[in-house]
Amino acid sequence: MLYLGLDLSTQSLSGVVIDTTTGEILTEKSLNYAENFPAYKTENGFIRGENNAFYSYPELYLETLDALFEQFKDMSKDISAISLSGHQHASVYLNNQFESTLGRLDSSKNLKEQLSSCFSRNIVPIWMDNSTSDECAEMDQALEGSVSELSGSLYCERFTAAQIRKFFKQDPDSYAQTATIHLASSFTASILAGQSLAIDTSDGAGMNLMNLASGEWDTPLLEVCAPDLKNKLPQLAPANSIGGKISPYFVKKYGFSESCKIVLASGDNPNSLIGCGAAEPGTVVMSMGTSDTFFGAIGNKTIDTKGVGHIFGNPAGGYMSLICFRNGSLSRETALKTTGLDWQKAEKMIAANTPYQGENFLPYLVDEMYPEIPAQISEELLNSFSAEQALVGVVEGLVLNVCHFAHLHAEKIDTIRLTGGASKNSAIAQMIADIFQAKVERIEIANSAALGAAMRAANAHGKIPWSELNAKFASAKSQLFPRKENSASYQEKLAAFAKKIS
Ligand code: ADP
Ligand code: XUL
Repeated sequence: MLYLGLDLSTQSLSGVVIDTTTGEILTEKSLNYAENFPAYKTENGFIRGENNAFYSYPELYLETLDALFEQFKDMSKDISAISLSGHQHASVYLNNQFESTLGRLDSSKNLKEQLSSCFSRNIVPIWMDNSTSDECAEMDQALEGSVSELSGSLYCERFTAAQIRKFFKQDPDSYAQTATIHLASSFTASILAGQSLAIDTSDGAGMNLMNLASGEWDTPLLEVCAPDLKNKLPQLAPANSIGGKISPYFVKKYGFSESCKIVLASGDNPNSLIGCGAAEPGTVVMSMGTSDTFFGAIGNKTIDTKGVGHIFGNPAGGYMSLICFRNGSLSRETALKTTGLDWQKAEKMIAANTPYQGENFLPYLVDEMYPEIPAQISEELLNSFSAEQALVGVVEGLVLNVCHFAHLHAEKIDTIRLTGGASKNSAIAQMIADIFQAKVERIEIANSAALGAAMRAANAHGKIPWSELNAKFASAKSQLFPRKENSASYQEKLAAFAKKIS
């Protein structure tokens, strides 16, 4: 049986097809928004707006979806089910034409031309947005600080509630014309199903609107956010629900079978938890995509997040805890740019220079979110450093940063599953093993979010148990062991780092 997992990420849309009979990952395809759709003028897939606003375009996602599906035509008829991953927190605003238009999509036209009149807002605010501090403060005051207990996270600028409130305040007329607010993940799954689907409770936990314990919309959280919100939100449902059959649009246009099912979408971090084979407590994951995240399954416990982390749903049941950093791959890329190297050469430079002999600086090129730490360095400053200091200083500093905060959550970390674009870099992977003094494992592909979505489709549709899916697709393909000789040096660096940010 073949299953397709899609990953609508910050920078690209990717798809992975798995064969559950042979245990093979058959194909992995990806389209980068900025490279393939330059007309949108995005920088790495997003637009930097005023006052720390960051957004993308729903129409860009629709165009990419059509273009990527062209590439799956040779195997589409054999795909039994599809599921999706989306960058978390991002919201899509739709008017009352959305549902009816979805129900009568014409396969001789494309998605963008048919759906562009269905948006009540032409942008999608994304997780990098840091423009909603006022809205967070207002809602927090109204709820007298109980948001974390109810929703699993303190109010966060990038979370959906703050973004919805900002939209309502800035443009009440367009808010009033909004019939449905989807997450990026549930929006894309709805397109595939030809009907508005539910938001899954794993990704729904990243909105500051869902009651974490009940998995239902929480009335006080909705009331302090914006008027009439309950009527604009889709239902909530567990991630392993089948949303429906694929829309006839995709059957006619790309050759999918009429019986192909759409399994509810979820967020990229919950999907990566599955794709990394980490659905059971015990294995932790470090993801180095556009954001750096560190997460793990926590069973049915909810933990005190100390204002640093979040609790989301685990698509396999129970919960996961997560910490997220804005300084991730884009900060590493800025440092790389100052050296004039490509990642291949940079990998050698990093390997030859770790542990870095010079003093570490705080590696934040953009304002960090939680805890809030303003940017400490700039591209200009890095240009005045040696190539080694700029590149290794930033790369090493960012791993020290994740390690410092990860230990506030988990006392003992023995094994880390590493994923995301930068996990391909073996010098960085070895540095992580050395800094954490833990074994670092990588699975077959770096896109664990798309793989996790494909595995979820197989679990929900084919009733294939997680243990079998893990053994077939998410076992460790490489292991890196901590080098004892670097332990003392990194202990000192971690202590110095803790002092610097305190
Ligand atoms: P997202 O899913 O958030 O869109 P990805 O997980 O696809 O992001 O990761 C993309 C990032 O991976 C790019 O920004 C790039 O800098 C980084 N990357 C790719 N290859 C390497 C490498 N060899 N070393 C370090 N970083 C890399
Ligand atoms: C998690 C977060 C990011 C996005 C994009 O809270 O904001 O990891 O999901 O990857």
